Amino acid sequence: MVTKTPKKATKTSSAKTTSTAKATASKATATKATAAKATATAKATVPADYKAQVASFKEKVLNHLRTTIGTSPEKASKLAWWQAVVATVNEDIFGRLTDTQSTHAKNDARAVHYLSAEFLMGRLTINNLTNLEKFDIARDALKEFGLDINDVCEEEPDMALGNGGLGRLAACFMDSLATCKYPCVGYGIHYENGLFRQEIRGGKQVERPDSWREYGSPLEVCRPESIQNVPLGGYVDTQTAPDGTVTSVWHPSSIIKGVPWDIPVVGFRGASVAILRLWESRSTEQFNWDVFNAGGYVDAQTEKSLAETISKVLYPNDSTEAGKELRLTQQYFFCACSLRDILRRYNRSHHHDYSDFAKKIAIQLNDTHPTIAIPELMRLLIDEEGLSFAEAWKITSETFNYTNHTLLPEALEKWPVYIFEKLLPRHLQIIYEINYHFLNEVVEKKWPGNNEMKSKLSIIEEGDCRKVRMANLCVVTSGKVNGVAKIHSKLVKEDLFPEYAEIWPNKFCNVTNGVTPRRWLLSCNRGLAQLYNEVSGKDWPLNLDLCEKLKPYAKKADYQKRFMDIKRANKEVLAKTIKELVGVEVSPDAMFDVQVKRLHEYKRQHLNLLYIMSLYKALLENPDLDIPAQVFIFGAKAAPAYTLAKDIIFAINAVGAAINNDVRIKNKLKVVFLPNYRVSLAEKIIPAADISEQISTAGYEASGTSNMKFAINGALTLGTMDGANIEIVEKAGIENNFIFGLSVEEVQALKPHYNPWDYYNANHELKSILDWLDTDYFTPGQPGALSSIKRSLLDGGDPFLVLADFESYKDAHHRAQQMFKDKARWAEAAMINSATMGMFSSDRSMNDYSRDIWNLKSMDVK
Ligand code: 26Q
Repeated sequence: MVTKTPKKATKTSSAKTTSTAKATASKATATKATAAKATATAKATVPADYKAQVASFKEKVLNHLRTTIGTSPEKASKLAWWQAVVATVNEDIFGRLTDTQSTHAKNDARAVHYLSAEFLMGRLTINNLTNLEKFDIARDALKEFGLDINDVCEEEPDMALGNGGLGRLAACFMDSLATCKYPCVGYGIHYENGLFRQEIRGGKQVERPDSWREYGSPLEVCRPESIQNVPLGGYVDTQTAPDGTVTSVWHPSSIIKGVPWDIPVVGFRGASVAILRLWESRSTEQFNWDVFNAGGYVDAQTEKSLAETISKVLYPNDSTEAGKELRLTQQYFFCACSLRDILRRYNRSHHHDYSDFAKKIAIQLNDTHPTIAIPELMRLLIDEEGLSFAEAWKITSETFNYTNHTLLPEALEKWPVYIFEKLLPRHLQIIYEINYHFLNEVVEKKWPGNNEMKSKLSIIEEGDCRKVRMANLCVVTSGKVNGVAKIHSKLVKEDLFPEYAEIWPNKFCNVTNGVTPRRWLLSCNRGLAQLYNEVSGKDWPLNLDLCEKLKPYAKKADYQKRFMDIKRANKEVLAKTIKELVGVEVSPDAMFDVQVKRLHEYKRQHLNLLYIMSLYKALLENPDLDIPAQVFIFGAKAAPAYTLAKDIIFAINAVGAAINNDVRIKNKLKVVFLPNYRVSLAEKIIPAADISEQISTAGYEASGTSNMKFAINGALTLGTMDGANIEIVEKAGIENNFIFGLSVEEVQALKPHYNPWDYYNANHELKSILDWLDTDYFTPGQPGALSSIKRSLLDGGDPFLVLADFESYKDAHHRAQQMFKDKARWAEAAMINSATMGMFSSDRSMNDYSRDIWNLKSMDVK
């Protein structure tokens, strides 16, 4: 069933983020015969029962308000209204969920199990309404109560159970799996506290806890019937029988309870409903009497309180933190719960006959974070199900696949062996055994007698502190290992794991990342979505390639105006948000230049800052400089212990304050840092961007995914040839974007003998900007407050080649400014970018995984 958008509803939209867009857009439409025809068609397809649907939705909300929430329309808070809306939408979702699950069970469907320590879901209500094509109905129903749907849904806290790209990717994948009807379960951790809430005080980041479900969330259901018990700690008793067979019995010191919470994820048009199952840890009163009697009472008590801590908080780093015991416990906890859940479901129809296990179950490891699932499956099959090591290994190695998301050496997880001995002694034995077979059968056969090769490829790193190399365990076990963009996958194969690729050349593959067009276009940019409805038909959210139909119009003045009017309206909305959040007045006519992502040296927010300083300096020297007015917008969280990253945030705020208050430069330049960047803020920022800053040092950003969201929404990429930027400009044309900087090969060639001082000494402007950081110009009375940035770029050796790319970056900005002055040319480039992003739909990613890695078929739900 398809719900068509009624003309009236569109025109009278009270949606905060789109009303102006639509008003402006419909003005443009009226003047154009073709577009007017399209609108007429849209009007003609309004279902006759639309009014009845609004009335029915209204009645349901009212009913839930009274009988589910226990309040009345007179007394209800916004929160209560939101809860009533969720209860109403849940009626639809849970019915479809039951249908999906019984269809899969009846057909004993092969399914993928996506294991991820992070799922950055953001808000779900508007997304669910959008996917059920009930947004307009809900909006009009709430309007009749005098409520604005966007206001009401602002009550929903973001579900921020992830750090950044990797977590958000998992969320987009869930949306696509449901939409493409692939049987699946997402497994993760039910963190009590998601990623910290960022406040900015005196220009500095302050971290505050994020309690997203303090009073419970109506978007999840607890499933006590599927609770799992997970063992931890203790010791292994190894016995050799007279016939020589060795048995190992693990005597764990404590048992932790895993409580599952299910979050249904509804696909577009309700195609199917995927389940995200997140595990919460609780303590049990159970601890092992062996350990207790042997004097381990205190240990058992410590582990009891640990149980309550496991799912308390998400680690706020997006690169590995050295060997924290709690982090490994988190990883093991959710993997062990998930595997038990998978085995329980499998055995309902297979009764402990494991011969079909790998035929029915695919498991995807989202980075190395869930690697411990590998020895855990081995252990369950050997110790609890009685299979031999060889049998268990065959099944395990046919079940797992691994996605790599980073080449940064410090981000490749390695766990000290002593931590394993303490927490997971039996798993360590199994890892040793896997390693033994790998080194003596595989490596020895390929490179006989080559001990150097053995130590290089070993799962165990030798040294003062022996370590388990999780990525090596993943590669040895997995059927497929994939990177997340073409260039990244090439580097994974050729630079990170070249010897493994010699052994198993076909193991390595690429699946370029994608983003869900439902959230990142249909729902966050209703103005542009309406334009696509008219030129591409209403199926573009299911087939983003249909957006190509806009391309022939990219040179047409009327369509350019329509497109840029939509952008302008989105910029007005963002300008208002900026004013509310940080009190800075910005003009929607200025060029909005945006860099939003985690703060990292390799992402080079400081390169952007140095450029802004150079622009400011040029404007001070000549306030009438012929450049368009520009607003530089930042959003970024820094890992709490990452000092330089925090210094960069402080510097952006300090430089921004000086610039924003300097009347001499006549409002030509503004710099805003929006606090607490998160999914719901991204949904407001991205549709309003003119320029998308994607400026990582080439070779360091595995893919990037905001680059795709920006381009879909008509921003031009100002970026390096890194990650998915390469594939984006391949589609949208290098002439429609601003590419700069060293290539991967050039970075690799320069790095060994790079000396940042050469650039400092040779480039007068660069020198003066860096020296400016040492003064108290931006931090009155506090000279040196910004010096750490300069120091890292000179004494620190500038590890990410900021100074080397500075001139080229400046030139890219210059080209962008020139193009921005030519409104028609800019509109054309923006439209081509948006229209050519079809391949960056996460539906395409899921189809690639299903075909090349999971061998998975989609299944219609009855
Ligand atoms: C590991 C151990 C201990 C504590 C934290 C972590 C940890 C947590 C999160 C390590 C890494 C992450 C997240 C990494 C991440 O987001 N990577 C990004 O993944 C995106 C999706 O593939 C890519 O687009 C980005 O290029 C990549 O940086």
